[in-house]
Amino acid sequence: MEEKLYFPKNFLWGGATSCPQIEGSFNKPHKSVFDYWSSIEPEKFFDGVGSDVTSDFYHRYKEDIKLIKSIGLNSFRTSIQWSRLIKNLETGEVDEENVLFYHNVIDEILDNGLIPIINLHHFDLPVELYEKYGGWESRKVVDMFVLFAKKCFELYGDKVKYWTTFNEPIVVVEGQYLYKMHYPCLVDGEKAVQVLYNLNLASAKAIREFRQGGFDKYGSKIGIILNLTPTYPRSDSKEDLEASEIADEFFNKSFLEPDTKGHFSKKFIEFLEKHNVLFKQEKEDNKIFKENIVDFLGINYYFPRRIQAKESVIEDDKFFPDNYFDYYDMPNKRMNPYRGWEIYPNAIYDIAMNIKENYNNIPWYISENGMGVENEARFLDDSGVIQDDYRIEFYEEHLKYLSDAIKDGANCFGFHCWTPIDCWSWCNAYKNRYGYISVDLETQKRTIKKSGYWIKNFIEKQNNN
Ligand code: BGP
Repeated sequence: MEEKLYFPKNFLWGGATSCPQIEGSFNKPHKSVFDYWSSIEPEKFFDGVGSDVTSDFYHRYKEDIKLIKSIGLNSFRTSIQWSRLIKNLETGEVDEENVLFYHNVIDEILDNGLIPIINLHHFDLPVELYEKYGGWESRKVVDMFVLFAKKCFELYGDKVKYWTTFNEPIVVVEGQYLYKMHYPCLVDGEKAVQVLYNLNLASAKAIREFRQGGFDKYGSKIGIILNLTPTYPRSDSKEDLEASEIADEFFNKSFLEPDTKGHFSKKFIEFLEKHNVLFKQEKEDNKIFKENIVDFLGINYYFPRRIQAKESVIEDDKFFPDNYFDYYDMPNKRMNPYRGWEIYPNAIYDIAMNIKENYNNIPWYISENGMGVENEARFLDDSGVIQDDYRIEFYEEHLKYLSDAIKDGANCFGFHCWTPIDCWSWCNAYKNRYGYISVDLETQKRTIKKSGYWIKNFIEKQNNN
């Protein structure tokens, strides 16, 4: 007999995407860092495919939103691009045509009976703010972001009930300042720490703007989306535990603590002080953090982080987080070979219990989870449908652990896949496909995969439970 799963009434069954990954760069007043980078160094992107067309959502949003509805989802996260909405980044003057574009998108979402979740930053800093001010290194850029956020609240505040300030802000730190995944591909641990701080500040200030401006009067809520990659030590030796704790502080708690408790953890501050890289802050900042914690969390989960004590000797005396731990290559782990990520569904339960036990059981939802697979055309059947059974199995396993967590008291209000419709992905471009719905890049034709029919059926079953 099939096992009964537990998902509350009004659970958000949905999917997430981001505008820089679907819209194409048509009609934008500014380039984002990815628009710029893929235009100057296309060879850094899989098959040389940049962000100029992507899935052409800019022209096809009506069709796409209807398709998302047709596979039974009840909610949809996308984002608003700073580099599209704002014409004058200094003054916050908007681009009227693009104001209308986002009105049309949000209206279409609502008209289809879907709940929109709108995110304000998904790795898409306008590149000129990097060239002119050093991007997130600068507090001026923090305030410019707040200006952009305020415009979004003013324009769309009566329509959007769930806002999020950032998607995976730690990935901006990693991508731009540590591991060369995002333009300008710097390797600078000290700057990384300041950027980490400034991103936290930008989120808290945007939340302050939201509340002081009274945008919560519509009953709307504001949160942030974090990739809370759970950290598992190789063993319970003192050395492994310490290394694992440092990784957890740097990659998870550095946002989770200020976002939910209004201050950085003592351990994190001591760690930065010890290595002489404590961020610069201003007097009023602590008050801003304290008064502007999030209403809810979005949690992206793909894979666990396995850590062991540092084995090699550190030769460089410059600060770099990886100087204090090594990654542990656990034997026999289950892998998604296309993306190179471990598959470990149990972690969803661990994340949920961590939030329940250590973060006051704040409301949260899974804002991304999914499996990217290369060359899915080989799974096409005679009727032209991709038989993505691996994806169905992946979701079934993750949802089982989520259901167990909810049974055990997790305050989880939704599950969003990454992503309803195949989309462009940063340097991997269209290499790995994640969608319930495929996109043929030659023709832009959309076709529902087997997993799209499966999720519809799955949600119906849960609703009738
Ligand atoms: C998350 C990002 C998404 C998306 C996803 C899948 O980290 O928020 O934007 O890209 O990962 O990862 P990837 O596209 O790198 O395979």
